Amino acid sequence: MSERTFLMVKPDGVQRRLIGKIIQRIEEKGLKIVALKMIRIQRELAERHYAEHREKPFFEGLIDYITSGPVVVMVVEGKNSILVVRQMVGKTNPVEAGSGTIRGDFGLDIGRNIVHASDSLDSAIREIDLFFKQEEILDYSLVDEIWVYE
Ligand code: IDP
Ligand code: MG
Repeated sequence: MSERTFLMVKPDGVQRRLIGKIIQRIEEKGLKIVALKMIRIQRELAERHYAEHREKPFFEGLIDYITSGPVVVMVVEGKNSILVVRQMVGKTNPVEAGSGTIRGDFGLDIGRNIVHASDSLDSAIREIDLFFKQEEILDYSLVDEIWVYE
C-alpha cells in the first residue's frame, strides 16, 4: 500500500476560500485523496491533536484558532506522501516558507499558517486515526496511475 498522510485546511484557509486551491495542488501533484470531510474540531480533539505542544506559550491560542471555525481534513495517499506534502506545505512560519509552497504563497503569520500536515509516519498514523474512522478511508485506483508512477 502506498504511504498515507493527514492534511488539514485550517480555519483561516477555509475563511479565505483556499480549500479549492489547496486540493488542486494535491491533485495536480499526482497524489490521491482517499478521505475528505469538513468538520468543526471540538476542544478535546484539538488538545489531543496538538498534545506535543501542551507546554508551549502559544498552546491556548493555537487551540482557540483551530477550533474557531470549520476545517477540511483529508487523507492523502501516494509515494513518499508524508515528505512530499510537508514540502508542498512549507516551513511552519510563512515568512520562511519558500515561494511555491502553500504557506509561502498564501500566509504571512505563524499563527495563521493555513494548513497542517503530518510530519512523520508516527504522526500520520496517529492523526489519521484521530480524525477518521476506518470505513471513511476509501481504497480505489485512479486511471492515470500508470502515468504518475513508473
Ligand atoms: P507545523 O504545523 O509546521 O508542524 P509545529 O511546530 O508542529 O508546526 O506547530 C504546530 C502549529 O502551532 C503551527 O502550524 C502553528 O499554527 C502553531 N505555532 C507554532 N509555533 C507558533 C508560534 O510561535 N506562535 C503561534 N503559533 C505557533
Ligand atoms: Mg507539527
